[in-house]
Amino acid sequence: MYETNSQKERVVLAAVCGDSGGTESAGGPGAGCGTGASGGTGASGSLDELEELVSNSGAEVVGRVSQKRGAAHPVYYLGKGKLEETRELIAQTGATGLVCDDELSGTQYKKMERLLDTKIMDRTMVILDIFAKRAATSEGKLQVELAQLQYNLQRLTGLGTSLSRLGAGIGTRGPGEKKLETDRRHIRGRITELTAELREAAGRRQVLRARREKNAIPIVSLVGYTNAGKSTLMNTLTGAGVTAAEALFATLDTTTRKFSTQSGAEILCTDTVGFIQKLPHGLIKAFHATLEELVHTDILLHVVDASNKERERQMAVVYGTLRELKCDGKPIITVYNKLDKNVERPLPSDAGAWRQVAVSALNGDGVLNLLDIIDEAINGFKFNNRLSVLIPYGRGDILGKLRRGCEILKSEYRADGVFFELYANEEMKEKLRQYSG
Ligand SMILES: Nc1nc2c(ncn2[C@@H]2O[C@H](COP(=O)(O)OP(=O)(O)OP(=O)(O)O)[C@@H](O)[C@H]2O)c(=O)[nH]1
Ligand SMILES: [Mg+2]
Repeated sequence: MYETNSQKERVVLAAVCGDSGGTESAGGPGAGCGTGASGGTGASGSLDELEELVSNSGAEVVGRVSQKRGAAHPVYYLGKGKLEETRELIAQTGATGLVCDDELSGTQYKKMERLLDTKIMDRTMVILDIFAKRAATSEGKLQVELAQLQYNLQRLTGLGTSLSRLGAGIGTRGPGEKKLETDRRHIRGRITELTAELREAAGRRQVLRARREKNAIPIVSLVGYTNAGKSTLMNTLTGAGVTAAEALFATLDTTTRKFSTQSGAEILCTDTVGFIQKLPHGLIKAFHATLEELVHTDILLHVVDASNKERERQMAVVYGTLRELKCDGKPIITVYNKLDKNVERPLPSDAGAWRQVAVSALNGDGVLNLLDIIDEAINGFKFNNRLSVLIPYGRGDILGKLRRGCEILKSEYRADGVFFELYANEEMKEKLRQYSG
């Protein structure tokens, strides 16, 4: 929980939406933007989510404003009339700040702050704040600091007075806080340092991955919207004991554990950070090394909270993020989770999925089905990854890698090299491509 002068921050939320707008104070009549169509940009769903984000960061929401506009006002975010309403709402509720549902430009910050005379925050700042609160490992902390600095640097022109205002509360937590007063040059220098440190960490990760590849065990990664139940499913599948909590972004660091399917196939399962709509681009960049694990995955398990009324919009966000990470070409098993809760039927039909299954990660219902599907996927994976290669005798390095990294079905010494029939994972397949016949 975060406190300003031993008191919780009290904030008003503001969003721009495509449908009818409104104003409401906490507990008052709901007059916000209408519910968005699935996969759309409805501000009501988005504001509900922003409220959750703000609560996760420890502040209290005391009111909401939303405005129907084609796009945010380039200078004031909201239109002038709506800003006046907002100022009144802030006075009426005794709010200590305003949180906008989109990332603001430096100019928007400065102008809004001057006009409303309160601390101005945006969605990105809140997400970065939660990440700063959750970061546990040194790599996680470096990644968050990098994202915070990049965000601050971008905004430095507008932050002139806001910086002095950011005495405490959202946006001041984490390693980034001590840098807030420093100048651009200092921030750039620190960004260079952090980038180098993260590169080193990525190198260490690469070594770990290479060790894992030796065993050619297929890798299954859990992806999905934050709070969908990825870590809970990871625990059910592998008994890993990773943190699962009713909190946004409970997981920041990637964890990998081994488990076996019913046919006895061994599989590595990776749990990673959850996605959210409008996930700051800088954050994706900063978490690149962590998210890179997904690129080396053979099969994706897309975990969906089927009990969430926004489930289809959340699925669309996950697909968008996978595209951004260049992982959308992988086979996807869509796992509709939380079936023990009140779930609207029928379940959506996911055209992007190779298979769909419904489970409760919490009580284990449907998990045996999921294991069968994973088994089938692994067999398909083996089928698709069955290669015939001829390695010339001069390439002892490749022969070594192949013997350590592939499941060999057949080998034969021939005049021009050693011939193999084997199963290779994605990584080895790439390395062997030029030798396959
Ligand atoms: N009722 C019910 N709750 C579940 C189920 N699976 C997960 N949960 C709950 O949902 C919340 C989020 O679960 P997590 O496993 O932490 O979700 P996550 O996808 O890892 O979330 P992040 O790490 O924040 O991205 C926790 O309170 C879980 O107990 C389920 O099948 N049924
Ligand atoms: Mg998690």
